[in-house]
Amino acid sequence: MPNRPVLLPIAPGSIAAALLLCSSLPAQAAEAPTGQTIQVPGAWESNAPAIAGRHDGFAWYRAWLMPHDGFFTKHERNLFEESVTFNIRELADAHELFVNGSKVGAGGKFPPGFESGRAGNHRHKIPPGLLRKGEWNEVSIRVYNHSGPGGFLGEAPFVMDYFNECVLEGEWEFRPDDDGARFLGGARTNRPARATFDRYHESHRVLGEAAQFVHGEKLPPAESLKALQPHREFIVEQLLAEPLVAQPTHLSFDERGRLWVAQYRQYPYPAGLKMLSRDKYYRAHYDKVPPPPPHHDRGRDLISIHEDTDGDGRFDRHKVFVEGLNIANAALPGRGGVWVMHTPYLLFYPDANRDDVPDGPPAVHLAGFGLEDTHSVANGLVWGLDGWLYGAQGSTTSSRVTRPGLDPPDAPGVHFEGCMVWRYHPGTRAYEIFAEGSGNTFGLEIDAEGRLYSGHNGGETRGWHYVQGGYYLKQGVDPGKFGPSRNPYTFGELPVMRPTNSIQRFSHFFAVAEGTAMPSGFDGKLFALDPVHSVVIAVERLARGSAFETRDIGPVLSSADSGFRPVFIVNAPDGSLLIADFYEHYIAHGQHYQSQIDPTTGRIYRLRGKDAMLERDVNLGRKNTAQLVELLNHPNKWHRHTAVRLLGERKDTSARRPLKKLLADGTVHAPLCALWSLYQAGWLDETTLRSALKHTDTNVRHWAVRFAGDQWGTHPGLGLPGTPSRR
Ligand SMILES: [Ca+2]
Ligand SMILES: [Ca+2]
Ligand SMILES: [Ca+2]
Repeated sequence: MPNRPVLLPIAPGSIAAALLLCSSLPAQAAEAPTGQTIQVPGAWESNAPAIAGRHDGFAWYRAWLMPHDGFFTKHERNLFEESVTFNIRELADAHELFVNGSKVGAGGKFPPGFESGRAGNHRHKIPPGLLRKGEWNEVSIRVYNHSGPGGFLGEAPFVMDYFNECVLEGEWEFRPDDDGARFLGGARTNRPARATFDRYHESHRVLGEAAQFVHGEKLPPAESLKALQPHREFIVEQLLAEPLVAQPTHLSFDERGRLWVAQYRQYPYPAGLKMLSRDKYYRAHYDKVPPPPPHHDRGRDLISIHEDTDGDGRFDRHKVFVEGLNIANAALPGRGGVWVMHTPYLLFYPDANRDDVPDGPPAVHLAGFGLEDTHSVANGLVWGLDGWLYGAQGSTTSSRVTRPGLDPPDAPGVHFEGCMVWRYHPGTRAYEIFAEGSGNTFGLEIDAEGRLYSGHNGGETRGWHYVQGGYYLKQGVDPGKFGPSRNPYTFGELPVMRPTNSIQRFSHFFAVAEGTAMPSGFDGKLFALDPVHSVVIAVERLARGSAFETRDIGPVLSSADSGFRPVFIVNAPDGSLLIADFYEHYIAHGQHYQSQIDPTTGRIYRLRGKDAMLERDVNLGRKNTAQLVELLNHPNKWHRHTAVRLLGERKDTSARRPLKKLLADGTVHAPLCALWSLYQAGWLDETTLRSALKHTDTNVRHWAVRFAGDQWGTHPGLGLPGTPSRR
């Protein structure tokens, strides 16, 4: 190792040092000749006046860092090695950072062309391979002070990986000159005499968006498309990409068949908020509850609309419905406007005249969703077949949900900590928790029978199938993270969908493919998204009692470009599946919080059968009531479920009789869709419900039970022998 630095701690001027220097080492390996030190943080004028005096211009700092062993932990795609960053704030005025003699980052610019880098968070990634395990690694900082106090004016710099941090607060070596060659050597095996740092704790330093995004490698959209490999029975098309679309986290469709995209470009740091504290799970507390739009802190999130006006299957008209949003990750049209999950609020943007311009500021329907961790905030808006709006909440947030304008100002709200599924009725304004627990749920899927599902952020399952009132994974995993169950009398938890094969971590989300443009043999299969491995996997559902097991069929879409990060999938009006690709080199939230992210990229793909025809009659907004009733047996799930929603919204009484007839003697999907429509329209009377409870279709009976409970409440004598029925 010819360029290895000094092997022994040496005193300046010692014979040993002289010998070492003469024999094999470059001059820069020497100690600072004056042996000067300075306290960090602190302005150098006041901190070390004897050394620095009233000094503007260049100076150098140096310290010695023993890396945490965790910095070298091998993991898939180097999750932990790729997470090591050196953090500098309020260093006056411009700086360059060197680790073991290699420049790893800069803040501001040195003269000529001086620019201050004092403001902002400078988070410099230390590339894997640069740090030396078990050695004292040299950290050197060249600083230019333009005027006024110089040096670290705020806090000491710190180094962190995913979980651990070391704050380099204390004595550093210091040179009030620009003779940096003397501060650029390399790691040492023996502990230097001073300026050494080796104490780590679980990371909790407050963070914020860095002045520099580190996006890693990336391909332009066309190149990335070429790297996609669909299964032989499928074709994949790129429908949208940056700059029109970036960071798509949620796709939905209005009744005209147009695509709505929530673009989560502000993630992970909310705009306008100052982090006061956080824990190792990246659960943060901020300095205030952000106000809702329109008087909000403007962020980069936006909601866009994409339309195919000429029916060629390609979006050709693009609009931005609303922009400047701040932590908005889902948008769902319906009931005369658009519902937007904008943590901490569920917003409704009215657009009664359907001109794609909000008729006014949004109504705040719900408030109090937690903002602790933006990778697990409330998300996944979807219309249930009962007419309720369903959403999820992830693992590392809590919520205390109230209904502004309805609940008293001091109402305690509905409190919950961790993963769950909630629902909200836009008409009655009822809010409730539908199912408790799961695994950082991000996205909700509803199948042809109205069952509710999500993915999971762990391995060995494709995800969750939720039943009303179900308790799922929560307690017992890590009480410090999830907290106990709310109900001490539970008989345990309902299981995940058990797999019949091993499953690697993880299936972020899936859709049940029930469109007309799927190849035969794939109808009803789960299409699971694994963003870590850049693959979409087809999965068979196996009915097991009242639950499901799964068996993987295999990949249907994979990519040689690891930037392909599928995060959302949905059945489209044309019968295909649309897939939202976050497009990131790094896909772990810990890295995103370190600003290793590219908020300017994202793509949307269409996956369909190679020989499939796309459905073109997708504007249900033009259908009359009789036509909507006919659609209840359409082979495309989107048509059926959208028709149910529209019948429920319109409440055109001419539909009542045909719906009751379909419930009684319809075939295939029609009885169930008729039951849903009747319930949503408010026409499910007791006589109709009683007959539905005896229907030959299991799913009709199941939903009749649910509706009976939702409409009339749980029977006081339910399950008790000899208790007479209530009329
Ligand atoms: Ca078109
Ligand atoms: Ca409007
Ligand atoms: Ca991206």
